[in-house]
Amino acid sequence: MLVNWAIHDLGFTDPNGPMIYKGIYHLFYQYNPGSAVWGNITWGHATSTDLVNWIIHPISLFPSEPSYDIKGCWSGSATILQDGTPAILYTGIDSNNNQVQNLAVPKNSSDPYLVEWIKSPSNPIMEPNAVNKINSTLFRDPTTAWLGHDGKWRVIVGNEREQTTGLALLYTSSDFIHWTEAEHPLHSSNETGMWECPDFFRVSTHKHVLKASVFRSLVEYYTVGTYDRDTDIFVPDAGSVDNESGLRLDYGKYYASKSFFDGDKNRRILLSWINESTSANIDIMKGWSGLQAFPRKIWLDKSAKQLVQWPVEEIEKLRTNQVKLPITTVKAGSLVEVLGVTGAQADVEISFSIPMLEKEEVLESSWTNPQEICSRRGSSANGGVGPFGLLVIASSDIQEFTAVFFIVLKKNDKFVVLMCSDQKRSSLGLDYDKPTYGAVLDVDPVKQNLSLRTLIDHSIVESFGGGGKTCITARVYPTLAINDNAHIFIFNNGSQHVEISNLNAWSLKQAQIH
Ligand code: DQQ
Repeated sequence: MLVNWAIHDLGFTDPNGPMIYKGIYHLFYQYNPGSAVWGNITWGHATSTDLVNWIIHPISLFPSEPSYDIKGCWSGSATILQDGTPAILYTGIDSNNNQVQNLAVPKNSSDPYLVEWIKSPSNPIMEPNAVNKINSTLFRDPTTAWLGHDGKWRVIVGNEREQTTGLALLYTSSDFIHWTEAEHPLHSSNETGMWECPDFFRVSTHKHVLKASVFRSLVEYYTVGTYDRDTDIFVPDAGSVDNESGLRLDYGKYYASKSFFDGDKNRRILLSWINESTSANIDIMKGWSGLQAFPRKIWLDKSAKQLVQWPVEEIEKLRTNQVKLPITTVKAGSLVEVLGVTGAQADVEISFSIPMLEKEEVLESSWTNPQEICSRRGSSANGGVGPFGLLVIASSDIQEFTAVFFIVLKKNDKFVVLMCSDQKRSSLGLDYDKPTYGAVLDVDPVKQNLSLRTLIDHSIVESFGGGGKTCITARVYPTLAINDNAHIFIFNNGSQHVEISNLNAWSLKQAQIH
């Protein structure tokens, strides 16, 4: 347990009910207290004053009631009510395996740690029945609620209809206890199937974001659009794709994310589960599974077309032993080690400029999937402009490494920048999934430098390209590049030189988890 947190002896998945209350950050999470695999789901609970160091509290919600949650307390969200007190809406699994929505409130709202929670005697407060014909196995994960102009609360719940349609079912209530299903969902997409853990929030005066975690692919996507408060309908903007090939919060391992508004610092914060790339047997052997990603600040890009994310500033408290590099040319085919930081736990910010774009390759029209291009090309293949970037969690002999890099290609007189995270060589171990991830980075390499920030935490590599326009998280299992044997290199396998215009790297200290 180092900077990101895993708690030993448990199966640890979705973040639930994040909020700030009386100056304390709260994070609940899907938690199996009995085993390192999913099951027997309760709500674990942790608090923090800085989103970096955490105190673990007793379990907040555990299965107890046959009529609404005896088979599991699944995901949900927190809402701060008009009187300033918080309430939790969560999915319960009843004794017949139906998914229903429940309410819980703090036993003592003057306790800033909110250690004890009471389930409402009115539970379940939303349930599938013969009238609404909601499929009782596909009805879960209520969001944070919001107030409409009419003074009524609104909340959305994930659902699927006819196998291919994902929906955000809308419910309204005057008292937070009695909820009525609206005549139409807030939004639906007929090409995704079940939406888990939806998230819906305002990002500017006129724009909202709707995020869905798509169960069939374990991929999250979001659309930017307009929410009509009178009709309660969300309409994605033209060009904001409404399925998994649309925009993603993260193009790597990142699922069941959830955001909350931090009124104390006037920012929206995003939390997410990083799942394992191993089998259940391995998770049981190692005794834990699942991690929370670094909390990220999230906001709308000035283009108003996509979100931007950046690790919360508090993470910088963990920085130590700063290393800087003067402007340096990384010649074609070269490899430069970043010395002086702990390669297993580090924060690296690097920015590349390309003195003259002349050797770029043409993006063939058949190449439409960035992830496939990154995978096919990899970091070792000699290219034109790129691949160049970082090799992290690398063994000294470069037998093991995770490559985070850019490739610049040309399409119809325009440059396309791909950001890739390639795990193919991340481990000599045979039992791990070693995927390659990739996405387009919306930066013009003629006008702007290509910047990359990578947070390294032993087995997690979280990368932010272009100041956080494209984010990729990877989970790796090195066998050689462990602790002091983990190194960081800068590489350029393109045929054109690139320049490092800026490099700052730090070792990261341990976060405190009590
Ligand atoms: N995990 C929860 C569900 C949710 C899923 C169960 C997403 O509520 O849909 O542990 O990972």
